Amino acid sequence: MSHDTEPHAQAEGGLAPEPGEGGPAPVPEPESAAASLAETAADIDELNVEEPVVAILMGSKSDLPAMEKAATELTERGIRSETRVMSAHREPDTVAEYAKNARLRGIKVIIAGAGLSAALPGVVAAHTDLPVIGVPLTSRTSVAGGLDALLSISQMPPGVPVGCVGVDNARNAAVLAARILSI
Ligand code: RP5
Repeated sequence: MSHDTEPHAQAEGGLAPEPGEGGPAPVPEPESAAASLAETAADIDELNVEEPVVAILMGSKSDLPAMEKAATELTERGIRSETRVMSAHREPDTVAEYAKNARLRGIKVIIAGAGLSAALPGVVAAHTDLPVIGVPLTSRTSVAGGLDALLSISQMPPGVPVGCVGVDNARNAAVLAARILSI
């Protein structure tokens, strides 16, 4: 067992003077350090002020009439969102890239709506650990009034969860996003 018995080179209670300097480095006054921290925090808040915190994704432009209800609900609650159309089947790379970067961009919850086989919410959840809320949608060729999309979105494998709201109920997805954000 070894013990540190050597005398410490650094003077007790302060920094050792730099070679060539006459004394200890000046310590910033606590008040000016606090003011500078507050200024930095304010700068960061200012930078983030317009950034969206909820993403609203959908597989096709034809989903917009149903999905815009989520955007309306979020806006009414003062929650910033962005809306994007990207298909898990037609643009798989775009979806993967978007989902991977979402957290870094400040997104906190992702709402994803799709019809038919409705892979979009699940694919997004595969590429991010942000909460994903799926909205099963009806479309021209839906089976059983949207049951196809409902099962695709809700029947995720263990470990890759997607929250699922009712068919065409994008408004509820927005309300749930607000609750996840506790706003
Ligand atoms: C899904 O297929 C979309 O989410 C949409 O609900 C459905 C039909 O898409 P479009 O053929 O109208 O583009 O991928």
